[in-house]
Amino acid sequence: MYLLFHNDFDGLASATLLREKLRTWDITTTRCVSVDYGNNWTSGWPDEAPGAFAVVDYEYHANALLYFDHHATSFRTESHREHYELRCAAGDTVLLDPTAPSCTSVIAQWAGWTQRYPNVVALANQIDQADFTSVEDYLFGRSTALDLLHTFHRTTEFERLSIMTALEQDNPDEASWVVRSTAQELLRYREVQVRLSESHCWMNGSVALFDARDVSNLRFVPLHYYPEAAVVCAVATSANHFLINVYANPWSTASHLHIGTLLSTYGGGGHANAGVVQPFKTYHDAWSVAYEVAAQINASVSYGNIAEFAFTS
Ligand SMILES: [Mn+2]
Repeated sequence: MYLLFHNDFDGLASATLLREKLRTWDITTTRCVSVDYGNNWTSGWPDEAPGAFAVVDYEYHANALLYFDHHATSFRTESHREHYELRCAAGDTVLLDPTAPSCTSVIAQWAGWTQRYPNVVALANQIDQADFTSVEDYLFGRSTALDLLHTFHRTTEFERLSIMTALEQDNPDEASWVVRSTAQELLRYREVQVRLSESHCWMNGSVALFDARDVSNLRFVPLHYYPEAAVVCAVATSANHFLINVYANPWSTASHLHIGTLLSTYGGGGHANAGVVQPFKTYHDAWSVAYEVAAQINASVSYGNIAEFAFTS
């Protein structure tokens, strides 16, 4: 069985728990492969998995034997939703809970393992919900959660396997030891990048725009300069294309459109408070969509309605 997981910490932790559950069923996980928004996998067999596969923390796939997620934009088409509902009714192991703070928590609950993995579930919830005290804490603080979060995209395959082994033991501290020296280096790197980013951020209404073409696209950096922003919209480069990251300011009480739903109209996806659109061929294409997104968010932003501001899902 192949395990396809969304390429972030929650995805990796989800894969860890599911792999462990499958082991108790004597099902061997051949490989865990990360996937991210923008890949083309709505029909047929995904390139990432030539055999039977499960999907965690990512969009629904009709061929997935097992499926777990907590995103609000998991169905790219209505027929996928109908397919999912039919499989639910048939008692298949397909489980989407958009109210869950992490996919890891969905799997732990399904497996009856909330007692067995309290630390991993708490950590995945904290990281996926960006539950940190301030932008300064997020950018310059050090903790198990922050070290794992900041180093995730720099980890080697070997380090990820080591992290999974530590998570299997419900030991996040040991998982963070794997990335400790990288976390120290990246803190220095981040300090420099935050300074360089100042001239690449500006306000557009209530949205902080971030041109991350020539600087590192570090999350929440624009909020260091514009803490009053309700939402950040960043244009960045990936391997050979451009992408847009949109995310809410977690330290703001402003309410706004559901970001994942808004971005799904441009072929992207995500949660109420964070999402991605990719790939764009040109920088110009990415910015023209980014300005449209910013305009729609600006039209929807309202302050003072704190009770309605839902930070989860
Ligand atoms: Mn997640």
